[in-house]
Amino acid sequence: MISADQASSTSSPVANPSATDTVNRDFDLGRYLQERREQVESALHSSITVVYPEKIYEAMRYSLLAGGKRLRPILCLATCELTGGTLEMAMPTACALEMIHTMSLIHDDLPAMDNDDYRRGKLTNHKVFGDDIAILAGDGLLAYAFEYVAVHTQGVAPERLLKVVARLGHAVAATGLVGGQVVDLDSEGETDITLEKLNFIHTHKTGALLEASVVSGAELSSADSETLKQLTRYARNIGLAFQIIDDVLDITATYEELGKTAGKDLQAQKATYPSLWGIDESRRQAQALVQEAKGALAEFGDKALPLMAIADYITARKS
Ligand code: GRG
Repeated sequence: MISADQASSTSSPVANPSATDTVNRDFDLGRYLQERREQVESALHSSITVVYPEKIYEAMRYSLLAGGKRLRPILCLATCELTGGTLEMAMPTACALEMIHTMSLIHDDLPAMDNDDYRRGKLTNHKVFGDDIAILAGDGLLAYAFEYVAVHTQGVAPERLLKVVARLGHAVAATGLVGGQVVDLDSEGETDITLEKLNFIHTHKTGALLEASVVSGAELSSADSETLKQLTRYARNIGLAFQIIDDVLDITATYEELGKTAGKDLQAQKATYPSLWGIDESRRQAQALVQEAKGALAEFGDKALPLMAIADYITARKS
């Protein structure tokens, strides 16, 4: 594979393990994630009020507040802080990222897409509210995400905010999630899928929003172009590692761990990284990408401890 910078490459791994493994020793990631999750949960809870027509607001809140790791908002908050910004500056974008992610899960679970009954340990949106309302709940969350960033962001120069809004749009559009999903749907049942195509699917379907999460946080503050470049490198590597582990967990984890039906990829005859490489090699490739990601943070020193630890968490996670 696989350098995330050249995810279309089909050659051998190029990830470059660096001397950053030891940096995480004194950082309490569990506590950090718990604290940030609570802040994000609280902001998300107050982001949507139920008014008439109640049904749609309830459907939007049902999925948005159903839990989940909140990885995308946490990444955005972490890079904003890393680059000299504040949590307050980044929280509306962090919430918008979670709204976009949640809408993509709602649509992904629909019968016309992956047809899933469970998500985040609960019945999927369409199982509770029906396909029609689930589609509209996704649409509602997507549109509201952009309104939310534009209306609620404070203390950020307008030209920076505009860049962030454009970045979010790019990550969602045919250039990102939508494009990845189209190729994914087209590839179902394709037994001889190339690594290049698999990488296309996942750098778009999964990687684009993770990259936007990392880079938008830095864009909101005063990050210079070199900093954005290194953070983009970090993001692309963790994005691909995240998906490889997602594929592995679909095989190795249980419903209780995942909060959704396990083994779906095999059932849908989807080509995955483990189907190309096997489970052990997939884990090894993900680990190499994480090392490469951590290497991109070298210049930030201890300030990057949260991002370093999050990179490790991506391969260590059980859900
Ligand atoms: C974006 C307009 C628009 C439409 C959606 C359905 C679709 C197009 C794209 C699919 C995107 C998708 C569901 C990608 C999978 C990404 C992924 C690995 C999700 C799991 O993320 P986690 O593990 O989930 O972070 P939690 O529940 O923890 O948030």
